[in-house]
Amino acid sequence: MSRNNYAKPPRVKMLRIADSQMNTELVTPCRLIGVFLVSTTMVVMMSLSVYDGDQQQWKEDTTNNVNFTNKPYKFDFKAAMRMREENLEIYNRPNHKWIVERRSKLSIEEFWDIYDGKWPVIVTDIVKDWAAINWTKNYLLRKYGKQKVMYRSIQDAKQEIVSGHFSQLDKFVDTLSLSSPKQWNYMEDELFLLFNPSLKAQIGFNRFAEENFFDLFPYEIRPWEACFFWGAQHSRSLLHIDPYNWTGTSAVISGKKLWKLYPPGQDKYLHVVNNVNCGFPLECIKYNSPVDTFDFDSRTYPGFTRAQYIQTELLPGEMLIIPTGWFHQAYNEEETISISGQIMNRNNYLVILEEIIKAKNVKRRKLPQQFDTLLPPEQVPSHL
Ligand SMILES: O=C(O)CCC(=O)C(=O)O
Repeated sequence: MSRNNYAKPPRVKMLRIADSQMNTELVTPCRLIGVFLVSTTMVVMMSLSVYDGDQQQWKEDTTNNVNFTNKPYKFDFKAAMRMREENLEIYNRPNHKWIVERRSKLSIEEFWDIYDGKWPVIVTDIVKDWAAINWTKNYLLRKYGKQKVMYRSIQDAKQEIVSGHFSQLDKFVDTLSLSSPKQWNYMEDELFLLFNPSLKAQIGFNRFAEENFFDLFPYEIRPWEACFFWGAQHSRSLLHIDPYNWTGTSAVISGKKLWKLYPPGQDKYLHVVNNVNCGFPLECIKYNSPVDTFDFDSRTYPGFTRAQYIQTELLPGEMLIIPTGWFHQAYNEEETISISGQIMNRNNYLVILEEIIKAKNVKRRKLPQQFDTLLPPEQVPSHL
């Protein structure tokens, strides 16, 4: 999609997360003074880009917004779902409850209107066009076998008893056949693709991630664009929400993943661990749960049985897009290679800014007073 497309408001009502409310403190540790300046500048630029736009419709939409600068932003999932329902009718789509649809030829506007920030979707016509879809074990071993990679080992199915390893890729791959439902190794390496640009170049275009406000962040604090996952059979992630509560993507190259996806508003059942930070250069709060949804003990986590979820399988060549606010856990039903990415766009950027504020990178009161008029930008400034 070209940049010009941003000038066109979507054909139907968008979820306007700026209509809700929000904010907190962004305290400024010395080492992050730059982050503070940059974040504030970014927010100002985003606001200005909205003011500068020549689309009357955006301007008309700037009424009734709550000021971002004096109270925390809270994403209104129920409003998002109401919007989804209206938009489903407009698009003449069935309102499936509790399933994840598989879609191809999905337009970006329809994605924004009925899935983004609302409901997960599997897109089937993106990953199949990537050169990465041809990655095989032999190819990766031949070219990268001697490289050091990061993986974690789980013993006795206890994700809290985890040991981290940094060893050669071929040594890690040797361990893959030893897994069992209680014991597995999982390579989750954010740097592998970064350090191997020719491999990363084989990850093709994703039209749903083209509007990417993370590009506004200085390189040093920008999240890595793609995380490489290579899991033994039975390996699984933690039940979690993604860093900064971004919209997540997971593309399966080979193997098969089973997902459990929990709509927002169920934290009371999920035993989320509090007060843990992610430790990234731009700090964020971690939202992890110790519950292993694929093997959980209802005596230890009695409330958890009340949590409602969708289960879906993800196959090679498919990409799952997980909306902001949805807890999720993936289980590799067989040895699986996948790539995770993230989206920060018009539908979730206030959620992400709020997380940046909550993690005390920036002070809320320093944000521009006109924040209450903030709407998704028509154009993202090319630099800060
Ligand atoms: O593929 C996985 O095991 C988990 C991926 C995931 O949840 C994520 O990237 O946020």
